[in-house]
Amino acid sequence: MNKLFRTISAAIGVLAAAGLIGAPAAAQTKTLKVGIGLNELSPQYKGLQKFKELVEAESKGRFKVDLFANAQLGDDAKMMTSLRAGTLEMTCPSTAPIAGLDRRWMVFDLPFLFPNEEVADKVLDGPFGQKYLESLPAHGIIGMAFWENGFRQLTNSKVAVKSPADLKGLKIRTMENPVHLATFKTLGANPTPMPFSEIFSALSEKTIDGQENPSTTNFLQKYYEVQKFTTLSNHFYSPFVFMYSKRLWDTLPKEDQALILKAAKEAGAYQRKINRETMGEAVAGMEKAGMTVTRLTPEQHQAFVDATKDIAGQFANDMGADNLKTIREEIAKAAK
Ligand code: KDG
Repeated sequence: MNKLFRTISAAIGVLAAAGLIGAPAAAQTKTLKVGIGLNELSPQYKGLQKFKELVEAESKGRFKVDLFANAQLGDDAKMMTSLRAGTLEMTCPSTAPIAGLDRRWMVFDLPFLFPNEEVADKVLDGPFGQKYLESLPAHGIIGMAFWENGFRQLTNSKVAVKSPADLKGLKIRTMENPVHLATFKTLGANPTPMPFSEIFSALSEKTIDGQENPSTTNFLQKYYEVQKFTTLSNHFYSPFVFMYSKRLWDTLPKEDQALILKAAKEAGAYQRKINRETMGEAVAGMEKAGMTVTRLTPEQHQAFVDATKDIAGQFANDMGADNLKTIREEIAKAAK
């Protein structure tokens, strides 16, 4: 009898270890994974911690959210491919790499598009931005909410950039986006597209002279260790899109989709707030670390605007001329 009992117990152990039996399905905890490129100190990661807190609390432990920073799960493009394949639940890239899926998204990467964050929020959270989020399921992605990467600033190891002429010949890493490449080419630089995770080593090995990211990223990635100069150019405004794999989203009950979406939006408002609060500290931190910070005069800033005014026209067909016209109208309305 003992032998039979031991055999049955062993069999149960094996089945339980394989997850084939055990707690009733309803009580099992489901793990949701999120990957980003920035590090654990970033406002983006802190926004994800808020998201994790909300989802785990609202689901009463039915969901567990695991966060992966520093491009542990790949760079933006790779993680978007994982979402489309249904092997990763969530990521939160800049809009720039989305142009690889749908060139209409390049509209958000135009130089000097948004005058400030308040206007950006209104347009992105309004009908125009929502229309773009609704275009993503066709690519296997659920666009849950816009978060904020922020206004992008230039860093380099060669010169205090005060005018487009100062950029001549500088090898500048850009995101993998045709508008970013064309903008820096027009400014006289030598743009080099590269995944985010390769920037620091490329700067350190001097295979590139500079790069451009929001000041919080530039500080938290410690670019001041390998860059001497930063210019507060605000040349692009980068939104993030917090997104979910459609393949995996479609397996969720409607009430869980609503729970996750609500948390994504709530955490997004928090992330935008802390992102803006940290920009000033980041600039001060880079200055304290010995970087030369160039604050452009209105005339110097206007020279960059004038030098890049034709970029939009070059990409109007790709983005859709009507989309370009509409976003400009929405910006004018929001700026009133
Ligand atoms: O976590 C976001 C990063 O992966 C990336 O989007 C940051 O702006 C960025 C860049 O320059 O690649």
